[in-house]
Amino acid sequence: MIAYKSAFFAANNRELIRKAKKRTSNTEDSLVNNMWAYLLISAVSGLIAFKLALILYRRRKYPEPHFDWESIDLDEISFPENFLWGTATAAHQIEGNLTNNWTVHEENKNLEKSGEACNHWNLWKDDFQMLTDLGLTSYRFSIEWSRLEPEEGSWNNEAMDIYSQMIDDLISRRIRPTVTLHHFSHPVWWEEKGGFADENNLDHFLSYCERVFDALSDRVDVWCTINEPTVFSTMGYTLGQFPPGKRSIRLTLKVMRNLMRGHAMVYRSLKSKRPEVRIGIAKNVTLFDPLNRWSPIDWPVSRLLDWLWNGAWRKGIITGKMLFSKIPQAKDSLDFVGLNYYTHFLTGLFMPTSTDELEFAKRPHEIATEFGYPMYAEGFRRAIEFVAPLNVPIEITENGVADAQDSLRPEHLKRHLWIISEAIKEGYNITSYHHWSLMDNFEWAEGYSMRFGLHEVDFNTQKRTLRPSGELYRSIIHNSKSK
Ligand code: IFM
Repeated sequence: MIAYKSAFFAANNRELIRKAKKRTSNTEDSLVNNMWAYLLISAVSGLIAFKLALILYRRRKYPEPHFDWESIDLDEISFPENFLWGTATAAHQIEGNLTNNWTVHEENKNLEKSGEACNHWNLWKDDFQMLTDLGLTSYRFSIEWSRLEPEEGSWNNEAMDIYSQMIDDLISRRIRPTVTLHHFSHPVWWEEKGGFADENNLDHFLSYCERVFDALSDRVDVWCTINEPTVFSTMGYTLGQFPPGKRSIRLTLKVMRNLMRGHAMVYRSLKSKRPEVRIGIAKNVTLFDPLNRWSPIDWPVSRLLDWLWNGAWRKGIITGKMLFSKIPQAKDSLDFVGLNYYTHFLTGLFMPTSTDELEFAKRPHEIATEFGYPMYAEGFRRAIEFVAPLNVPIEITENGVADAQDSLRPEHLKRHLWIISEAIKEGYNITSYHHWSLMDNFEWAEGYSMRFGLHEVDFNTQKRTLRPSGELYRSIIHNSKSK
């Protein structure tokens, strides 16, 4: 009996201990589970708090101002006496009958052909009269490398002579020639060697630039090495809409670095020949703003694009380091910065990978231009502020709008000139304004559909007609000169 009882108690004890152990282990499990839940909740709330703080920080650091334009008197503008008034063009867009990387691309991609363009090569004297009629004091245009060196090493002196005559003619009109050495187009043979995608090709580019410089720099004081390096690299190597129509991020970055190297090489060489000339670059500063200013996705996208498009380039000039490469000769390689400003892009999760997919978002109150992107004159001031740390004078080398009916251009012109006038009043060293463009011309992948001209061009007859915005620009120049 006693043995039976003690066996019973022992069994009972074991059961109690087992239950107690189970209870302890359940409590431990739930403690561990609670701890994980706690950690998870803390991590998630920490992340949310961090993201929110980052958004708040970015909203403050990168404001996107919008003005009430109705309340601004756009006639309240003034410019310094020596401010230069200009227009800008590019060889491939106006000269006509060229054979270069672009004509090959037009053919390959079955695009509208540039063909005769504005036949400017034959009509340049009449076109220069239009500059005089507008009262301009500067004219920015580009030299077509493929005309001068159609085959590797064989030079066309007659073509150089025409450019030389153009320079003389401008000077006789008291218009400053502002020469761009590379504006998107170059010879086919150079493209076939890889163009800017191969660093070894930069020597060819340098010899072309030196040759032009040797022929014209006794009369040309202001030079732009390259037009819109970032547009050239992204349109040609990421979106594939410009020649050579490639789509590779690796190549895009390579081309961006080589454009910087090419610019720096040319800058150093030309400056060593004539230290007194002023050499710059025409940089398109496009702003990238998040579509939704509270979105944790739209913000990093916009910051990344801004860095690739603008920041990396400016860092290259300031420090001689660009996109993980050292380009020491690029450091301080500007006597002025040419600023091309058109718009801001609103960026979101959906990023187009080709221009066919490009749907330009705009704020509800913003006016869409014919190109689709919004008119955002407020951004012009931001673009000026962006280039100011380069600490060199700012020349506005391009600004304008596609507008066949000329219904938007007058307002566009007035708003952008008002921005410049205000910036100058506040101390920014802006020395010129070049409107894009003197006349309608070949708008690259868009063909002749986008009309940027102060003069309308009838491409059947080559007749040029001054648009009302051209008259407005003329009277603004006139008033500014007579103040
Ligand atoms: O036509 C172009 C020009 O060649 C480079 N900057 C922008 C202009 C308008 O799109």
